[in-house]
Amino acid sequence: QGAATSVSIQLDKDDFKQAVIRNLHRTLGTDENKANKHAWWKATSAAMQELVFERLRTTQKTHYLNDTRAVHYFSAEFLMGRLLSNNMHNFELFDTAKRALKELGVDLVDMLEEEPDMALGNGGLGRLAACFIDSLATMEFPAIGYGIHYEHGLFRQEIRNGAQIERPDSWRDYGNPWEICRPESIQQISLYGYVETKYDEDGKIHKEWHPGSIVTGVPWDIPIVGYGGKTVNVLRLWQSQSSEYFNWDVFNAGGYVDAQRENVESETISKVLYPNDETEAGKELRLIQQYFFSACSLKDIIRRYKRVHGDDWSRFAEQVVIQLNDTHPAIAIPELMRILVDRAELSWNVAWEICTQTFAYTNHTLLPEALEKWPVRMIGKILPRHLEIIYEINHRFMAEVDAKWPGNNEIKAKLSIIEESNEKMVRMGNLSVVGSFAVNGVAEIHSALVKSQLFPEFNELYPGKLTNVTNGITPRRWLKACNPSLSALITKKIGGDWILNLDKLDDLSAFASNKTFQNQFMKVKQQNKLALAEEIKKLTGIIVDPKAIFDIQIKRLHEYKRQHLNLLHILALYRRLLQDPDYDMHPRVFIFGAKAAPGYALAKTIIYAINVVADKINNDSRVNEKLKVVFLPNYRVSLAEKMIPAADVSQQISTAGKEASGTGNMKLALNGAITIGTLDGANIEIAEEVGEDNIFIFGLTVDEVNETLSAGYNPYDYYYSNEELKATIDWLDSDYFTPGNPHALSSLKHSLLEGGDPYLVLADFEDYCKANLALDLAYRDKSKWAKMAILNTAKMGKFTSDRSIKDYVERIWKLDSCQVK
Ligand code: 26Y
Repeated sequence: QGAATSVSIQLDKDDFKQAVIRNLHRTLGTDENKANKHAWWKATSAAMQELVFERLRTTQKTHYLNDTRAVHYFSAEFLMGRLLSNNMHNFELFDTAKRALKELGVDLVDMLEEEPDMALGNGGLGRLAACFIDSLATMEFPAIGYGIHYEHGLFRQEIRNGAQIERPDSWRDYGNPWEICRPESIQQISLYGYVETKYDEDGKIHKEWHPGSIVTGVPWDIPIVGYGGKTVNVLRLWQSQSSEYFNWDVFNAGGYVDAQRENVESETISKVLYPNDETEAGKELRLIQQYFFSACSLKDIIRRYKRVHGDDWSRFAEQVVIQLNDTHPAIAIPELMRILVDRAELSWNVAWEICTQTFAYTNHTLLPEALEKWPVRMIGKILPRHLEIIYEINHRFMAEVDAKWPGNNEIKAKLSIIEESNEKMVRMGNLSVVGSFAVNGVAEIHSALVKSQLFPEFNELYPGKLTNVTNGITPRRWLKACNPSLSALITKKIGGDWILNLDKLDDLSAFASNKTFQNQFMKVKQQNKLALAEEIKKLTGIIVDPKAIFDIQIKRLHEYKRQHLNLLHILALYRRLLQDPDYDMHPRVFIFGAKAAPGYALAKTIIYAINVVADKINNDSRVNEKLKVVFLPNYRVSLAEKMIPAADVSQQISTAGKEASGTGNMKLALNGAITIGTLDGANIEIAEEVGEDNIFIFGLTVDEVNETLSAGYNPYDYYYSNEELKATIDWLDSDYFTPGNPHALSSLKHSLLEGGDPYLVLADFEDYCKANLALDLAYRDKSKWAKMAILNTAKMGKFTSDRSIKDYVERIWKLDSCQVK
């Protein structure tokens, strides 16, 4: 495939200096003497942006002239993080910039901290989209990301008295240097209203949607620089604005105040990212968000297509493939049908053929509470014509089902896009499977479960449609940029090809037992731990020993991810140390980062529990030499970049069958952390790659989880038979950790016992403790541990997002790369 091989930008230190100064003067209207850190950051970003724009222009011209087929990645979330350092790395200008700024008296690494994270996503799904567009640009594939220009990204987390507080995130408060507004490409979209049925002279039926309101979508483009700086693709994010055609009737009737209020409402659409992941709340505004960005994006695609092909729709699916990142943009399916049937006046069958050749859908979850369903009533109110179309799609689909399973109403009820519950619902997953030509899960086990558990009948009906593409991460951000010392060491040892060909890392395997290399590798780890220790002190005041094991669990807070299993084990260690001051363990620091959805009470209780336990342990001089617990507030991409290079241990302990893939597991292993984990998601493939000697696997398998549950799982059996487990759980319900407030953590105990322990924390506790013991022993053998760590890095080649993108390109998107001169 067309991976970039050399840099396109030649710029030396003095050129760079001049560019920064020029922008300081001419873009910011300030100078070297007055500029503060923020001004330097802006001027440097502007200097980079000059280069970025030049390549963006060339890329767009090349794609236009070649009339290339392109992938359009529709995602409600793009978790981009910071862009300046990334763009410097991808142009291979980081070192040049560092030296240039140093001569100007500015420390680059320090200055980079000025940039707010672009946090337009919740977690894995949003970060995956960001890694994918990096790989697409790097491998020079014509691609565009489409999403929402949220004014406020994921909330900023503060911890007060141990509890999570949500504060608004304002990433563009003082202007964002990376986005370009494109008023020439604004779109109007419709909402509400009613559908009129008309008949022409031949008695042919025609549907006309009379919308109740119109909203304007303003596109903002974020350039996406591929590694090597040749291709610069675009992430196009839509901001909602009130339309001037908005509600004239109300306005003219003298309803000035009402019209004004409606204006505010249309601007609300892109105001804020919903902070829930994995629990669908069925909020009207979210549905409007989904339609808003899907419809704007489709119009944008069609405008571009028509510029070349006019009204000839026959080549649409040849030119356009749309990847739906989960079902969030699935409303695009009936929207395209509406455009083709009502507007372009194609026959239903021709339109449906185009549609089902255009869309592909990625599923990211099996959790029932995360599968999107919208009340029929709500869709009927907001998108009346789309509801009719969905019913028509379903009607024809039900006929197909009946042909395959004649008279089988049970299967029909299960596969129907409409759920005939008390309140009728539209199942977006079913709609997506029916309306797409390919459906993929995100890790081998997950895709197998999509086929066998979630959509088994669909798999029978459409053989070959359901498939797997294992997730990946970009090694540019997640090794080269975030861990410069390790990158330099690797490059010195095996050359720099790994950046574009991550399988090359396997060349390190030959040195895994080499004492000199082990020392070099672990010295880098030690330095990174020192740096994180300083950061921990700065952020929390807690002092940790960089010689201790740095044990890290970073991910959204969810019961299925089982941060509370980790916590119970910490309590067990604490108890052992209190009972036996000589209890033999290597000093260990448990470090957490996690945001809880604001409405997820138990998740917030778990955060609180971690913090109060941390407070107690960290201030208990009896144990404090051996055990520390740190909760780092406001976990986000830029904090991950500081934590991951310093990890010795990676906690990946979800209940088997629940974590679709995980991607943090890949980032940590790539940076030489050893995984302690269950046979779930991509852990299984990581274990296959690194081998069982280089990972700590524990716990029930997917099959055993199912057997345990169907045999009538009773957490009390474990509670009463494991003295240590009982003691730690009871401890949580005392007032030991919450003096004066004995029941502050009762809900946690309650969910694990009376609540039935739905994620089998108690069932896995004992084996988890054993695995932790094995890990502790392994760490004491320095050479053994170093070998394991090196092999983890060496065996991560499979998990580059370049490989994921190659899989999508070859098996689903069928794209050609396009070299940009
Ligand atoms: C519908 C709404 C409530 C919703 C919003 C966000 C539902 C889900 C999400 C986000 C889900 C998510 O991030 N899923 C994660 O996707 C990763 C990338 O595929 C996986 O690695 C990870 O296992 C999965 O939990």
